[in-house]
Amino acid sequence: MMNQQEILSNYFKDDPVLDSHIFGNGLIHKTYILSKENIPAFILQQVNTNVFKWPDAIENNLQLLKAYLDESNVDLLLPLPLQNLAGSLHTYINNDVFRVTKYVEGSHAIDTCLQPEQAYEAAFQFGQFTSSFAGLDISRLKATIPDFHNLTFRWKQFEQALANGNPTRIQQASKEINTILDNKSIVTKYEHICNSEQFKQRVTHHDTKISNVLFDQNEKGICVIDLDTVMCGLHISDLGDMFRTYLSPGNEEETDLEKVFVRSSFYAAIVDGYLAKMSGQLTADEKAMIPFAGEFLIYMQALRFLTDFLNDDIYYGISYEMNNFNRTINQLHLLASYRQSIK
Ligand code: GN1
Ligand code: MG
Repeated sequence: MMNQQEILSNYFKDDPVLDSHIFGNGLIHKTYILSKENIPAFILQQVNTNVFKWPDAIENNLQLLKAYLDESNVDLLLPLPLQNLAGSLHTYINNDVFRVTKYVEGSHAIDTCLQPEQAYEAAFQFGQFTSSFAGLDISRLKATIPDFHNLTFRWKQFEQALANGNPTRIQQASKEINTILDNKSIVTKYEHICNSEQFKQRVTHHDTKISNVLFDQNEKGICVIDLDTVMCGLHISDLGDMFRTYLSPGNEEETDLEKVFVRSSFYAAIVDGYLAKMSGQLTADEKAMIPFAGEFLIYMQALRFLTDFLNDDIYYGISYEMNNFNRTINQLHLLASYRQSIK
């Protein structure tokens, strides 16, 4: 059980009197908003150490970002956790890990991308995030989830699930398994990218869903949040997950596949917003591979949902028995729509 007073005593010498309420609908961490006289002041989070088994890696990376912003003249708003009285961004109490972040005044988040302008704003923010850290020595960043967007590794996990997974479910999903196998060229193309010097590792967010951007009252982007998966990565990761999650009006939970399709004007908005900040940094080969980003990420997500289905749902939270199976069908449908619309 969380003791708010004990946590806050690690940050403030005198006891601030704050009300606390559960905040947001995140599935990974426990999040609370701390207010004073109904004015939001701080966000308090308990880190989920089942998903993030190495919170020290998050601490390491966020300290590097903080030092870089403090020392350089880069102008970027980034809501990093506050330093506690010992100078750490995370506070350990017994085996639990907590952090406190200042609430960004006048901000709100959205759950669904309804307008191309929102897609542009979000992509601009993620492009600005990566480009702001162009001067950071990325060899000092640690992997907070090793092999997170490594498609070769995800493919191996899929093969293991085919060998050792639930036999009934392997039968049930034979069509989807075959679609994944038929599209293995996406893995091969990804591996070419990894082996080419024209594709650079950069400071990458790795969770570019629209709810990880804060907007102001005029619907302008303010900053990105949720920095746990910030680590080295490729541009196709951040662009790809924007394509995967902003292009279709129906999201990955949608079972009416007529609502799952690609809106081309949103695609153009994402590319424009991202390139507004990243154009000068991407190589010609990287720019040429922007359309592939969507195939890469949508395919990887279909593969991860299917793997989890075959493994009896050990990773993703589910609301009903066939949830991961339906998510797989949804993402494969999105992949087909993407391939038809985006060349
Ligand atoms: C997980 O729950 P959320 O949105 O933070 C997953 C992402 C997937 C997403 C699919 C740490 O993210 O990679 O894209 O589910 N994050 C982790 O809904 O595995
Ligand atoms: Mg997240």
